[in-house]
Parts: sequence; structure tokens; C-alpha cells
Amino acid sequence: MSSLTWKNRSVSRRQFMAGIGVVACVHAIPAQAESGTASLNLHIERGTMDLGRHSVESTFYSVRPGVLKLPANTAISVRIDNRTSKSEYVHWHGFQVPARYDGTCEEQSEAVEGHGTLQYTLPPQNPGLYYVHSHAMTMHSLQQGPYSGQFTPVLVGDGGMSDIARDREIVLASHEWDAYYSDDEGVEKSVEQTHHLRIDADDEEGNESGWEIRYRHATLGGKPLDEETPVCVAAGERILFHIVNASATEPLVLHLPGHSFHIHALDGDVVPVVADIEVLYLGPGERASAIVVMNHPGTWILGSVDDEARAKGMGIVIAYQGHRRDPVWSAPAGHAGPLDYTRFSYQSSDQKQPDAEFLLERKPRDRHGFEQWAMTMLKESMPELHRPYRIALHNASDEDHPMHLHRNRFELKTYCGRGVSGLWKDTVVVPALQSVEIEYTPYDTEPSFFHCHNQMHMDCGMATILQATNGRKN
Ligand SMILES: [Cu+2]
Repeated sequence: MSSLTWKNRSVSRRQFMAGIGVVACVHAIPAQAESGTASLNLHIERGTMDLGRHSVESTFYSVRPGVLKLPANTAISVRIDNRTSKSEYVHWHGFQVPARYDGTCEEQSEAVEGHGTLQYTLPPQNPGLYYVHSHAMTMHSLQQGPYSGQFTPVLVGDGGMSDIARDREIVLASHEWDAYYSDDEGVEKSVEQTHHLRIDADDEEGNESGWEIRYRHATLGGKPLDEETPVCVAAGERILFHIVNASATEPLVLHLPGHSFHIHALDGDVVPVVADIEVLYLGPGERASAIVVMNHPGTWILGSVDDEARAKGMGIVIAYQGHRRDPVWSAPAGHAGPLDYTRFSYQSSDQKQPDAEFLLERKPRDRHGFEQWAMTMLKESMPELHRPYRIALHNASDEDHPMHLHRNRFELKTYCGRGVSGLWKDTVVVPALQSVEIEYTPYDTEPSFFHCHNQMHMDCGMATILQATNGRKN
């Protein structure tokens, strides 16, 4: 099986869009083994992804490009076969799992060694939209970890959407391919050249100059926009979109002209207040489940509001029956920044002081000229087992940071100064120069990695470990 490529394994766009669970690779679909348990065999292997006029070599999971469906409230016996030569970490994003199976070296999880096998049992999970992806160290390589093709959305049970009326479901993950370093003009540079760029462009004010990470291709669901088979819809249809931002570094900012997203769940948890938005912003690692009512006939691009990202392929085509023509894009009139989470939350006047405070900040470049980021603890305290622990995150930088807590869900408590309750997440975007407070209650005393889900920020230092003490013993 390892010699099969993306091309000869993939299902067609139409098959993929027609429904979830049509993944071609049968060994990756968990089978009911015995009462209360299921089994899953995941392979990690090299392959070629067909992007139409281009193709990309990368490493992939055997579930691709679709969705992994797991039964809810059921233990899963997992076997991972690594058919590559590199050691890997498979991270179950949003899952409540013991640290040793969470898939990070920071939590001292078990690695899947090159050409090795790892077996363990995932504990039962609630229904919801989750995400599994590589958490391998990338450092300055732009081919590994979250830059690779090792990712897939995971639907546990019905995704928590059993009460939501819909005609069908479409699962979409965003990803960019073929990353490279470039200078400010977009010219490709080697890692060594970026060192020189940073030194030459040294700016004591800390301004952005020098290099950045760019990508040659982008996909929403598996193909670039101009290679997509349109999704054919009927007027009046209610489509439930499950959308995962599986990018290593880029926000996903989506718009479908003439339509709105009715947000029912964020990060796999039903939101307390359902609200309509025209522009869906998801930071890397965030997920949304939204109903779109097809009530504006035509042929449209559901795509990134960023012209460059859309030109690289970030989008799909939605074609109403009887409206076959070139797809139309029009930019949204409104706000395209991070989601205003208060729209999906209850208001709250709970003013409890945070137990810990972190400053999210850019640091002076290191001696090689590379960017440095940090989450600096301003107010220090240890979380305690089974006790609510409130964390304030103050973003002192001019960039948004999608902060992800491993193995736990947290409740949003304040967002940009406004008290909220009832919204549970595992990844929260802290907007530039704003503050957010979250609260979680540790259920064990194992380490939980807490980091920015922008891979470059994480690799450059924006990460820490939270580990609860057994308070009663101390
Ligand atoms: Cu960040």
C-alpha cells in the first residue's frame, strides 16, 4: 500500500463533497472490534499529492484527503505504522488523552520511530469536530510536522450536531503546500540566506523586515480552486460545513458571496449562542461547524478573502443547479479580522482575578538573526488538580496568536475586556495588542503543552508547559 500515491487513492471532488465517510482507504476506517471499543490503523507514508497542473511530494496519513470518522464515547485501539525513516509525533488535537499518547516531545509522549509501530488505546471522546496532525519538531525545515501532508479532520460521532437540521455535510480542511522562505519581495531564499537577510536587515525597532514563510499552493478540501469540481447545490439546501484550519502558519478567512455562516459549534463544542457571520476567520488549529443556507442562486467561489491565498488555490466552487457559468467572487464589505467570540457566548460579569498571566511578545532576534517569540509568565502560580485555573493572555505584539492548550478544553472568560461564559474551546486567537482570559480545570497531573499554533511562533519560543500539582498533598 505504501507505493500508492495521492492520485490513485483519492476520491473525486464530487465523491468527497457528496458526503463524509467516503474515504477510499478502508484500513483507516475504524471497525467495531468488540462492544465498547473500535480499532484504527493509521499509516504514515511518503506520497505525491496531485494539485492538477502541479504535484507536491510530502508525507501523509493513510486517511486522505477526507475525514477520519470515529465513534463517540468509545475507546479506540490505535495502531500507527510509520513507513518513513523519520521519527514522528501524531497529535490528537482537542482530544482528552494521557500525555504519553498526545503526540508531543514536550509532554514526553511516545514517538512513532522511523519504520516503527506504536499501539495504544485512545479513551472515549465526546462527539465533535477534532483534528489529528503531526507535531514533529520542524525547526527551520519547512517540509516536516504541520508543513507536511500529515493532517486530517476527525469527526467523532455526528460531530455534536445531531439536533441541527441539514440536507448534507461537507468537511473541509485548509492547507498550504510547498513552503519556502522569501525576502520581502517574495524572492525565494535558502535558510542560510535568510540568516544573512535578517542580519543585514537588522532593525533595532523590531520592525518586520527581512524574510517570511510563503507557500506555492493552497487547498481547501484537497484541490486548488481552479482544479475543483464544483459542488452542485439546490436552492434552499442547508449544508453543514465542518471546517478545520490545518495550516502551519496562516489564518483561514473565508467568505461565500451572498451567503452567511450560521455558526453552531467552534472547536467541536456547541456554542451557547448561534450567530450569523459573513466572514469566517479561523486561526491555525481552530475549527467551526456552520450551516450555510443556499439562498442566493449563482455560481460562487467559497474562498479566502486574501486575494493571494485565493490565487494559490484557497477555495471551492459552489454551483447552483441551472447556473453553470464562471464562478463569481466578490469581497465582503465587513470585518475580516479574528472572530468576535463574544457573539457566540453569554455575557458575564464574573470578575475573578486570573491565577496566572502571560505576556505574548516578540523578543529581539537571536544571534543568527532569527525571530524570537515568547510567552513570559508575569504572574506565577501552579495549577492544582480539579481546581479551576484562570489564565490571562496579554498580546503585546502586532500579530494575532492562536493559543492552543493540549489535552484540555477551556472556557473563555474575557475577550478584549468583555466578560463572557459558556464558550468552550481548545484554541483561542488572542488578537494583536488585546487580552483574553481562559479557565480550565486540570483532570490529571501530567504535562499539558500550551503554545501558539502558528508553527513559526511556536518554534521561535511561544510555548510553555502547564502541569497541575496535587494540591491537597502540597
Ligand atoms: Cu503566534
